[in-house]
Amino acid sequence: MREYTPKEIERKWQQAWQEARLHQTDEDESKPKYYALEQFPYPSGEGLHMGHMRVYSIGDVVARFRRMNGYRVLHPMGADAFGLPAENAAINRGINPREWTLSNMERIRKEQALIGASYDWDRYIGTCLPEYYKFTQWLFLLFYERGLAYRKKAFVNWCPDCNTVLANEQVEDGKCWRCDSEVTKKELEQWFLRITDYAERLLEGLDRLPDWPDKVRAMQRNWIGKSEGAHVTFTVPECDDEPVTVFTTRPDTLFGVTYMVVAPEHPLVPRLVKGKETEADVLAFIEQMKKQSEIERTSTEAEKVGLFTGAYAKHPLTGEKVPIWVANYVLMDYGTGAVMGVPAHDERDFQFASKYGLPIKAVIQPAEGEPLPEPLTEAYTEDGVLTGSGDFDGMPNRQAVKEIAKFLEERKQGGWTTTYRLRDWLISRQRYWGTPIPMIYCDSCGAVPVPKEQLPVMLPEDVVFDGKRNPLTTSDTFVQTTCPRCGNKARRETDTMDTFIDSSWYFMRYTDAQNEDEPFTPENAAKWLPVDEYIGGIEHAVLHLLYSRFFTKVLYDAGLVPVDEPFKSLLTQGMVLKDGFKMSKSKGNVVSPLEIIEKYGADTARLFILFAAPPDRDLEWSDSGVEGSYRFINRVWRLIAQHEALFAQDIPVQGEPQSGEAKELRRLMHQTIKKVTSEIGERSHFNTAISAIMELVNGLYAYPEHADRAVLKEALETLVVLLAPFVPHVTEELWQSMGKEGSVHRVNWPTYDERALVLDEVEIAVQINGKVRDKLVVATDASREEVEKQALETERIQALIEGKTVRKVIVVPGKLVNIVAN
Ligand code: ANZ
Ligand code: ZN
Repeated sequence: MREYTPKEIERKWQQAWQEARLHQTDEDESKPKYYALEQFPYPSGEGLHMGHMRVYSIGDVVARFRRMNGYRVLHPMGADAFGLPAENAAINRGINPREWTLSNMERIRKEQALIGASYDWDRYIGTCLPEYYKFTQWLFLLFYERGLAYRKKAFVNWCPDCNTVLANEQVEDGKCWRCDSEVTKKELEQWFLRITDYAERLLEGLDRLPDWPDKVRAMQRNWIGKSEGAHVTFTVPECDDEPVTVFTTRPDTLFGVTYMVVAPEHPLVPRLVKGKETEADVLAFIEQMKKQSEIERTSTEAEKVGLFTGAYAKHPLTGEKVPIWVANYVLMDYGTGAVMGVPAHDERDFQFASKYGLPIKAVIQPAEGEPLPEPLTEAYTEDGVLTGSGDFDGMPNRQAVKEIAKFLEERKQGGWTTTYRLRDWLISRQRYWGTPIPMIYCDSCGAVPVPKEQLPVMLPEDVVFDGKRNPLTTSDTFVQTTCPRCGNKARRETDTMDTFIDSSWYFMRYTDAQNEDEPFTPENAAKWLPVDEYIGGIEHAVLHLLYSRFFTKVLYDAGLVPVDEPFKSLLTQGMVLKDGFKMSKSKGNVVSPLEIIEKYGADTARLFILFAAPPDRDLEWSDSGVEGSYRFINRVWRLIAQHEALFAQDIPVQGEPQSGEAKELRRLMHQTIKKVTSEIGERSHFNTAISAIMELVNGLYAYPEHADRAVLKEALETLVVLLAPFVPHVTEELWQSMGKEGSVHRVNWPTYDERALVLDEVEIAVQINGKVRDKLVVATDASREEVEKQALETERIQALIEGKTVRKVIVVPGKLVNIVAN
């Protein structure tokens, strides 16, 4: 018997498939479409890790299963290839970012091929290639034309020593990750995408995604953070009645306002303090706040710190003087950057007022005539009725929320409004290794978009990587240009785009990956979108998925794509753990997929990963589990080899199988088909699908020599077909050894026969007065009368009821017979 030699077999078939172009996208439009997509990797230079191996194994089963089920399948792969590590390699080691990235892309691609994943490599894309980023720029211009890209001043993390902008991830404990100096905030002109215009639609769309994990949908909802409330406009008499508008979810507490707080960055602050004795302290406080992160400032444990500005606002309804404070806990970029303080009914305000000795005025009481204790010992946040609120006294507070908002609206002092936590998307990066933003600045024409026919704006080569500035600013050939509008000397934008933009549309590009004139045609997009199953890590639950949804909605509005939600179903795979911890270099518990492939073959690695846990759960790596998978493949190998002679003969299936064993094997086979089909196709529970196949293998081993050969042959063939999506190489080899023409991956997925699932006979219990006394095997289609008759006729029962009178016989078909006798 020939031995199982995975390395040799896998190399052979990977080559053969490639030569036969077996995984080319099927364009036969008479078939239903299926788009299976795994998140593309970042080519970091570390190569493939177990997380990759897992996501690609899952995706490959999905793709192969759909192909065998008669779908035309799009299953592409690429690389998310722009980003900071390439630039750091350039700064620290003098390596060209492009060469560094391209060689990593090549490497990861080779390693992906070793898994045996069935990608259509003709549609390969790399986001750092000009033929791709040309269209990222094209899309930026589309956003610009639609008023969805704009420039405004914004605060960024700034390292004064490195003279550069830092991403949030590059700020560690308030210090620069590279030089350890104190990071400050700096205001710069930055490009933004107007994602907030789509906030409501991004929320609404989530309700139409039943095949997404609830958790991910909840995270997105949270991120968008819709809040309904009122705007209330106070005025500042000492600053020419300058309005200060607050956002509040509790306009019903308006009469309980005893102070106001504005964010340190609020534009009015300098005017409020101007010439007052508070001025110096407040300005110093603002500088200090600029250094704190949003999280530090708003965490519930953080001490609430504030300063009185010395200025007062006028209450819009009572006309009272309300002191205006600045405090760390009010954020400039939520609501209006200003809040009204109601210490009697808000815990945070209560703490703040208690700390600074501000008055506390209750305006909601549990019920009419049931006042709150004086003084209050904590904020009263429950419902109740209004008091001390003028004409609104006695009104239930829920009603007052709406009524006071309405009243303010009538007086033009505010009104009902909706606020979102979601901010516009800051996409400018002062870095080299990204897609250049295709804009030009001209002294006479202002910001002018690069004409589409001049795309791509190529990344220049004559740049300096010294870690001290944006390398693009060092390239004169890049910066110096002419204005597309007036032809005068002009300056190119040197910001590049956030790499999340690259990955917000790559799944669309795959539908038309080689198009040189457009990102893709609407026709090709319509052929494939939406992605039917998107597989990736939970770490992308918010940003990448939200941005992709945003892009899809904009392109839908532009008539370029037929759907406004990109991913119909989402599968977030769990982590791969070892000894209970996530595999990581620092833990020293990394198992490399390539090592396992080298030792046991890719099929074993795939089988282990798919068998060890359902895809959305964490998976515990186990060496014995890997060996178990290897043994199982060997067991299948030997089983087929053992029956080699069978496949040399032509054994036609002759009608219904006769023997009990043959019927049983046939039943097991159909049951397995049914189970495996629904576990893969409906539940994505590959582990239970594999268990079912293992049971079939056990049944095949137990099948006697003398029993029906045609049934055996059919079951062995079915076994190989059912295993094909999981272990594509060994099944292809076995299929060939069975003398089959063509690839097992081109075979139609087997269908099960409902009739074959029916058990011919069942074993039922026979009870006397509720106690089980005997067992009986009856035909499944036997009538009640027949079952009753048979039960009463058995020897044991006869003996037990002798001398008694049978009062009643109850038959529960398929289960039991109960004889009532005394
Ligand atoms: C007065 C008030 C009274 C409030 C009361 C609450 C309870 P959500 O639900 O998260 O939207 N707020 C508004 N803008 C803020 C900002 N920029 N920074 C910090 N806090 C801000 O919360 C809305 C509430 O958060 C608003 O309603 C406001 O406080 C505060 F009994 O106004 B409330
Ligand atoms: Zn010009």
